[in-house]
Amino acid sequence: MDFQKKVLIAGTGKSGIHAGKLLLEKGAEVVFYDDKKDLDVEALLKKFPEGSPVRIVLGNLNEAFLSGIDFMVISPGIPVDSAIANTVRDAGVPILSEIELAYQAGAGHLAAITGTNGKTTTTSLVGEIFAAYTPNHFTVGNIGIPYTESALQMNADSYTVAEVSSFQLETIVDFKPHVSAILNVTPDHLNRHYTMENYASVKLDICRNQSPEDYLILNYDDEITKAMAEDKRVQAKVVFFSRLHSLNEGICLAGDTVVIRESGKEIKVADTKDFILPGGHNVENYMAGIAVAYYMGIPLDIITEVVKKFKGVEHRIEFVRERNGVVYYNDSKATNPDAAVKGIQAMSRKTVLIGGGLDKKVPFDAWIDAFDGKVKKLILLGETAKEIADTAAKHGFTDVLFVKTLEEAVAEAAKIADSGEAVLLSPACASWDMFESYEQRGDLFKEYVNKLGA
Ligand code: UMA
Repeated sequence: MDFQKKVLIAGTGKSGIHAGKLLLEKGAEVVFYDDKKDLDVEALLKKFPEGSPVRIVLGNLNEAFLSGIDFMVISPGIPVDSAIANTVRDAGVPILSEIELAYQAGAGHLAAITGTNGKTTTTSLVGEIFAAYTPNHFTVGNIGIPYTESALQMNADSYTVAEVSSFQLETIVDFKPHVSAILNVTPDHLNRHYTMENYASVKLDICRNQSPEDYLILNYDDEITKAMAEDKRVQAKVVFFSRLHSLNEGICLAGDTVVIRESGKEIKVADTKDFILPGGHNVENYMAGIAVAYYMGIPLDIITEVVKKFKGVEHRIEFVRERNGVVYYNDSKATNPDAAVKGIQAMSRKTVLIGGGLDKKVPFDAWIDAFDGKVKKLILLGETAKEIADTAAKHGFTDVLFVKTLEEAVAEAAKIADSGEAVLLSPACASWDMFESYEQRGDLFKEYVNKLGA
């Protein structure tokens, strides 16, 4: 790819900034665009070496700015049908996703993982396996480290695992992982993709450029991902993993042991009793991670060793503290109902549950059904508070308390929970109505919980 171009970058978050740094290093001229009119232009410019060919346009991009632009790199948070994307497309300017730019600039062995839930955990596991195999490894993408931040450090021997979201996949062109995985597809981001069909189809695009020597890892227990194996776009070798079924070919359980079955052979990988992370959903994440690492060619003894040590990720059913016999968990990463189902299912005590957030137009019924008599009080905040309460009432659950802030939610939860019970922040919603990110929401939750006193 010829990088010495004039490039428009939409979005000045971490993806945009690192895409800009990469492009400048490659000799491009960069124009940034962001919808937010009140951004601090000076502070943004300071992120780049003095004298860099960078311009910043805020709020309104008219067609005059597009003159001479060769292509646009779009940040994942900007919808492909937004005003900026439409204007650029109408002007005939190609649009690339930030991961496409990174793929073009990067090198080496690439694995990519998507799915509605479990992708951060699975990506972290694969990242730790790669780290145990070679110092030349990178863990990038939706996990919070833009792929463009690391791409120029990669070489032919690098091992990279990328967590990729549906937002990032919408504008790929040649992106081609050697091993890709789709963990599951459940309702999420329907405010952006509108239908489940669209959402699933974008996820399947992860394998769009793969060829028969590549691998696509799919969850056999999820009807949507199971059916993907039959899709015409799939050229890679499909490998299923299953927690619930015994497979002749693929990754499954033989008793408590995770095994890989291929061409009549059975390879034992690890015992589920050695897994540190709890819950059936995590067994699936372990299986998917094992499959990705195995088909990337990592030796089995390294995989087994890392799998036994893997402790999981922050903000995912993360233990915060115990206070007066009450345990507090931060599951801020549960940004959709299915993830929150896993959160409440992992609780073995009566639980004061804190939820609500940005409205992604997804139904909450399955989450309420998963309460299973365990929820003592549901504390709600954010844009979706009323809708969740209405859904809960429909399912006969009315122990609801509305609050305005997360701090108030923690204070109320501490009053309501008795010794032997749990407090769980598991919002079932994205954070952007009140917070910058789920990480900020989780960090604040932990701060308020730790401030509660002895
Ligand atoms: N912006 C616009 N117009 C819009 C939307 C945003 O101009 O319509 C601007 C904002 O004003 C802001 C910038 O774009 O200045 C933000 O860009 P961004 O939303 O793409 O955020 P980044 O900071 O670049 O972070 C992104 C991912 N964010 C989203 O997909 C929303 C991060 O995933 C990812 O970690 C990061 O790139 C590095 O790859 C977060 C996420 O929530 C964790 N992802 C979703 C999820 O997991 O469910 C998909």
